[in-house]
Amino acid sequence: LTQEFDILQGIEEGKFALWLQPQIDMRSGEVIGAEALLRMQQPDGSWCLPSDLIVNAEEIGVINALGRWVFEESCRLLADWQQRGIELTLSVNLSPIQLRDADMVTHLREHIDRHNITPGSLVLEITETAQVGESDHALHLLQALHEAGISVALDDFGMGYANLNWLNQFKSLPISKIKIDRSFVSALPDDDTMVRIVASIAAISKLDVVAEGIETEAQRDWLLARDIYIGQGYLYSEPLPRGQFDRYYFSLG
Ligand code: G
Ligand code: G
Ligand code: MN
Ligand code: NA
Repeated sequence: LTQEFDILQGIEEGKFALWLQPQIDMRSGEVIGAEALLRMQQPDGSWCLPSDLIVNAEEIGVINALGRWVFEESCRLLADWQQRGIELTLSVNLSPIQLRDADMVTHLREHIDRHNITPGSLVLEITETAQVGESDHALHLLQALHEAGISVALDDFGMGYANLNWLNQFKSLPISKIKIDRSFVSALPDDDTMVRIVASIAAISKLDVVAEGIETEAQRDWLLARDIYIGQGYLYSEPLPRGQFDRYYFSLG
C-alpha cells in the first residue's frame, strides 16, 4: 500500500515522471500528440505505475496534490515543446475526484498563463464512469474548461455504454473527443459491433475519435476504413520516457 507520506514525499523527491505514448494520424503515420502516463520510481530504480497508486491516492486524499503535480509537469512539457516549435497535443488523465476540486480550473489556467502555452494543446481525459452528465458541478466544470479553451476527451469510452441515460446527455456536453476503449479495439475486426456504435455516435455528435490499444495492422486498417484515423497503441509505440519520445518523434518527422 502506498501511504500519503510516500506520495507527498515522492513528489518532493522527483520520484514521479510522465511517460508519453504517441498518438498517431494513422493515414500518414505522423505523430500528432501524446498521452501523459504517470510513472513512479521504484526502489530498484525502475519506473512503473503501481496498480493501486491512483486508487490509494484517491482514498487517502492526495489525488488532488498528485493531479496538480501532473498538471504542472504537463504545462512545463508543453511549454518546452512549443518553444522548440513542436506542435503536439498532450492528453492528461484526470481522476473523477479532481472534477470535484472547485479550484481545479483556476489552478490550471494559472499554469497555462505562467507557461504561456496554447490552451488548446492540453486535453483532459476524463472517464465516462465519472458520469459527468449526472452532476451539476461537473457540468459546470466542463463548461469552465471549454471557456478556457482546454479540450476534454472521454476516456475508456464504451465501458459504461449500458447507461442509456448518460448517452443521451452526453451529446450536449462540451467535450471534443472520445477515446474508444482498448477492449473494443482488441475485439476488431471480428467483433465490430461496439466500435460501429461508438463511431456512429461520434459522427452524429461531430467529435474526434481516438482508438486506443491498437496492436495489429488489421485493427488499424479496419479503423481507417471507417474514418477513425487517430490511434494509439503498441502497434506504434508503448509509453516512452521523455527522451525516447523525442527521438521517436524526430525519427518519424
Ligand atoms: O500506462 P498505464 O499503466 O499507465 O495506465 C494505467 C491507468 O492509470 C490508466 O487507466 C490511466 O488512465 C491511469 N493513469 C495514468 N496516469 C495517470 C494520471 O496522471 N492521473 C490519473 N488520474 N490516472 C492516470
Ligand atoms: O485508461 P487509459 O486509457 O488512460 O490507460 C492507458 C493504458 O493502456 C496504459 O496502461 C497504457 O500503458 C495501456 N496501453 C496503451 N496501448 C496499449 C496497447 O496497445 N495494448 C495494451 N495491452 N495496453 C496498452
Ligand atoms: Mn487515458
Ligand atoms: Na482508456
